[in-house]
Amino acid sequence: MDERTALMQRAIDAARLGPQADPNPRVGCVVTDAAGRVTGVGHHRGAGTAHAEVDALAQAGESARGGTAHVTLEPCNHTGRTGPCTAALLEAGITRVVFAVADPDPVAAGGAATLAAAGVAVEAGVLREAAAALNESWLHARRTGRPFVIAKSASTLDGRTAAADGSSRWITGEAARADVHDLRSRCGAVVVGTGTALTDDPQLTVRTADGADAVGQPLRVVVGRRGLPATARVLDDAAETLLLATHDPADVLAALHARGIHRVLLEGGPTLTAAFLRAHLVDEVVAYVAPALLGGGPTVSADLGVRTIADAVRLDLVDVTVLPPDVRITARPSTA
Ligand code: AOF
Ligand code: ZN
Repeated sequence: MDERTALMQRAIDAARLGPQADPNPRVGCVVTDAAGRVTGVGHHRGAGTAHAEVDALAQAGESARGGTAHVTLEPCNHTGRTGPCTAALLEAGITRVVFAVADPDPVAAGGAATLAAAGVAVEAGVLREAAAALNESWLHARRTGRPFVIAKSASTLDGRTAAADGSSRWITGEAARADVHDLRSRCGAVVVGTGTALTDDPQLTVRTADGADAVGQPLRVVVGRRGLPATARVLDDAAETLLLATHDPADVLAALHARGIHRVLLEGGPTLTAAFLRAHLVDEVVAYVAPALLGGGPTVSADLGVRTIADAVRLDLVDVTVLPPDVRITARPSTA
């Protein structure tokens, strides 16, 4: 591995410490002095806090003069919640900038050109794919104008999500349930239909294994026109809740996109899941499957309008993980 790649890898590792559910991307930065020694490693901790470059430059201090910055995202060129990183890099005396991914945000873009015009040596594209993977959903939202949508289910081997009497707690075991909380913590919003909110009365918060609430809860969203009783757990004060009286998945995503949310977890029920699938607004399926059978009855998704096997919604397998005694299957709609 050459030196630029090794330093960019360190910047990527730093970026990973940032929050994935934040409206802002995860960004890391490594500053080296004129002799090539690492004197600052920084990352962005979320909207409103210092950008990665500023965080790394603060550590590096005077040693940044004549030095290099390796950044996972093109340094911003705008005054948003904080000042432009291009100005911070120039002021610190950085003479070379290596970055991985161009900033697709038209407001923040233009950093590379500004730095080059000021005489900084600029190089783009080092470890571009690995750095893009850090912010898959944020980049997806910038590109498509809507959040990345993950449809989560917990079912038996025959796809059943509840027994005939409506009971559904607990189909999957401890490990799968802990994994769901981890998945929630990486999403900006958790969405359910009113039917699920009424029947299951879920709280939809992130709880760590020891039961303590995590910092930074995802927004809870209930979709549909049926009213909820004031005692519904989803309305408690453990997190913010948004009620959307619509049945249109595109409207739901537009409302969440407007709030800066780029990663959404759909947690059922079958009507909501089917509506998103039929609208082709599901980007990933995460299915927790318990080795149990219930037979008959409703399943993960309501009618998809599929009448013959040739019309089945085909998915490409991404990952299979055993969470004893259950299995987690991750798949994405085939683009082929
Ligand atoms: C960088 N370094 O660490 C980050 C960048 O309004 P703000 O100040 O929070 O800026 C958010 C925008 O800045 C965000 O949409 C993205 O384009 C860029 N993020 N840029 O140079 C960073 N987090
Ligand atoms: Zn910046």
